[in-house]
Amino acid sequence: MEEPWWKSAVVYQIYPRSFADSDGDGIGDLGGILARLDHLVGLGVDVLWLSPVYPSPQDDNGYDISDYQGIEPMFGTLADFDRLTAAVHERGMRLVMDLVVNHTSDEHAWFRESREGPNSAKRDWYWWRPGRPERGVVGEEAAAPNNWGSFFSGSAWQYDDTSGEYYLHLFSPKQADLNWENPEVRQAIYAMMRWWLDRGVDGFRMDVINLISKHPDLPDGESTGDGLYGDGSPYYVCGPRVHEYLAEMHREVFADRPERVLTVGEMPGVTLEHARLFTDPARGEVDMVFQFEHVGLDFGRHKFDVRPLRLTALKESLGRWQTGLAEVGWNSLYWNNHDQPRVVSRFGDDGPRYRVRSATMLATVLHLHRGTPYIYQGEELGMTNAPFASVEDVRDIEALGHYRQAIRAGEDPERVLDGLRARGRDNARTPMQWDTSEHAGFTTGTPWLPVNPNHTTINAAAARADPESVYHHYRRLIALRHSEPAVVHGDFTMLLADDERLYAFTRRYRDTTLLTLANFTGEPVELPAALATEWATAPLVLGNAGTSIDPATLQPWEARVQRKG
Ligand code: TEU
Repeated sequence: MEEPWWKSAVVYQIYPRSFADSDGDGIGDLGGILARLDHLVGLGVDVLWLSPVYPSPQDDNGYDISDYQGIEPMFGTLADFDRLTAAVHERGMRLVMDLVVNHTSDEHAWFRESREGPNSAKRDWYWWRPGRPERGVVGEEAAAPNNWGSFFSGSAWQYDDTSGEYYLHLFSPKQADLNWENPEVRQAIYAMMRWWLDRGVDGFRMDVINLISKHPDLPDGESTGDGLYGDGSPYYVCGPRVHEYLAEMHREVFADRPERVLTVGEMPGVTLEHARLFTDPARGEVDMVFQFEHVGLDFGRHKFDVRPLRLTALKESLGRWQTGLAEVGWNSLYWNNHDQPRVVSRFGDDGPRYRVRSATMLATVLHLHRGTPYIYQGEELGMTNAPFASVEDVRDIEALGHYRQAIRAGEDPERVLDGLRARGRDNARTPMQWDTSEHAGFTTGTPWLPVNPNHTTINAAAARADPESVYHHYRRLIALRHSEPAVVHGDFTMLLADDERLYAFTRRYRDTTLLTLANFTGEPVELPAALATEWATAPLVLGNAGTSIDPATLQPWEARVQRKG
């Protein structure tokens, strides 16, 4: 049976607000993406994933949708969208949309109708519940229907004066959770998805899709460390009917489609066991998932409590997912997206001496794993975290929610701000750095979020002009995936699992074996003698430290791929 196209594809994620602005309003748009398509063609990527561009009050930058079948005016029109889709297809690429159906905006017509009152025909399209007067004053958090906390801090329930009841929102109060128990809700969503596919879209990245099934009793969760709220996740992460819903969606939306579309489910808290079920082609749910284990290994009490990464922990996690989805299912591979800090600042060295070397090392390690790689805009330039002088510079609802809650709990503002500087999502959202001009060529207006001042040295124009740049290294990695079957299909074997400095593994396919070696430190590291001898004469397929390699030692942040057979 022919392997699905997305197994040898590389996906590029665009965050439209920050990619390219064509009308000078300081916010990126579809016209800007169209104007910059050649950058992506040059890179060699196969698929573009657009973060949400639907009408939205932008409470969570578009992940709060008020109309699923339109385009937010600040991004353009449906005609602009059709032009972009056609241009992407003309260039041999595909276009994947972001599907945000765990929740809608509270300004969506469905929610407006649902909020009208208990007799509304759409009341059961969301999770409405009465308060618990025995717990506190109805209308206040204490009397909320249960003690679940929101992902964005605070209670997961919002009181509504109109009916005197609360509605559930796992994210912000302006993101009301849909009730997937209701078949009308599911059918409305499937119809919307078919509408976009009929318009030429080639697939969906599905936002927090493993949270759509809640335990119908909505029980209280275990009290969390801060004692403020309970952890409801056991009752909504991979809930009781989630596999049933995704199988139904597949039957109703994808199964009879002539062309094979791409589906990737973003799944916070998903386990390997569940991922095998979700991505088993025989079960017809999704093609792959975004799991979060490897982007949570440097968390303390929470994501803003920064701890050092242990390389052995990273290898243990990624290695287990490689092995766990070797026979059934498929992995997605990512370091970055619009919710994660820049990987070169997080796991590499973003200083002038080793930024390029460590960024290309991290890229090599990720892209030689088995699975579909995702590149987040700016990653191919080695863009870094941004300088946030004060909390006034922060825009992200998650970060601001955490800051307020931490300050209320008496934490030191500067320490909390340090956590935001290291982990805040705004780090990923500073405008794309196209050139050295005032706003890095992103806009002729005033950018909604300041451009990183290091755009004077880190930008696409400079990267394209420098054959040793991060940009050209990504081009070579993508070309290798398109030309070397072992990169796509090869069996994965981790080596040196206990080494805290070296990341090493092989990929074996028919007569070909590829060895990937990487130094995760700023110091030279000697290779174990046996490994060095075994691979001493194997030709270098790709490296980031020049073409002449020392068979016995890896330079600081060096990565190399060698081949046998
Ligand atoms: O993210 C889900 C999610 O788990 C992240 O918000 C997570 O809490 C954190 O930011 C990452 O450590 C998705 C979207 O990617 C995100 O942008 C949205 O804010 C969120 O869902 C709600 O739609």
